[in-house]
Amino acid sequence: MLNIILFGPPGAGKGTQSSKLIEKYGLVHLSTGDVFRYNIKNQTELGIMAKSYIDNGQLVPDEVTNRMVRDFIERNNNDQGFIFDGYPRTIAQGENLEQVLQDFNTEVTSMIALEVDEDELVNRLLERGKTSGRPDDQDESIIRNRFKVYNEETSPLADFYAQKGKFIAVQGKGSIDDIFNNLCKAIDHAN
Ligand code: B4P
Repeated sequence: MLNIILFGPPGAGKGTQSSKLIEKYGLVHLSTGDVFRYNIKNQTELGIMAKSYIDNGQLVPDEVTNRMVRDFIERNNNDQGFIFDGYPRTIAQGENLEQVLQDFNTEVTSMIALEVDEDELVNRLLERGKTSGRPDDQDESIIRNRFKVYNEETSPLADFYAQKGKFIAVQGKGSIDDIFNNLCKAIDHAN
């Protein structure tokens, strides 16, 4: 079983690369951002609550996100494994994922980080904001706030997995196909 965490700041290309990776490796894709956006679109209780955080570039509270992830893994348990895209984003989420996977007799294979500089990321997100309809991609101050949250709350997870010998960094700037090939090499090497 292959359980890959695709890691990196907002706009690093996690969603873009995940869709290619699930096809190649037959993995189940969990994008917590996509699950929240689906719930926002359908105006569920979860969506209404999550929207107030997401629109301001804040993280949805751990307790809510962790419960949602456990439920997703329970419903999508499979023999191939998962790609976690945008999860975990805090140490508490990392600890939750360890526990949930242990409950299913499996574990994280690797955390692979896409490394891209901040100016390139801001440009990508503003560009996406022109067509995506995502309010969190349309305002540079909200985008900058997402980086601040990333640097303070999410980036410590790199050490969390490095200490377990499971952290791999991959250059996230360049063509989508070149980055994909480098990700595949990292995954094949780790597996
Ligand atoms: P996410 O949906 O995870 O969104 P993201 O970090 O903005 O984007 P991603 O890295 O997937 O970028 P993409 O491939 O699309 O999160 C949204 C929000 O949901 C969070 O801010 C938070 O509020 C909430 N949330 C999600 N998970 C949570 C959690 N675990 N806990 C709490 N809250 C949570 O790429 C971006 C753009 O770049 C695209 O337009 C793409 O076309 C372009 N691009 C990609 N690769 C490129 C390349 N190589 N070159 C040029 N452009 C490229």
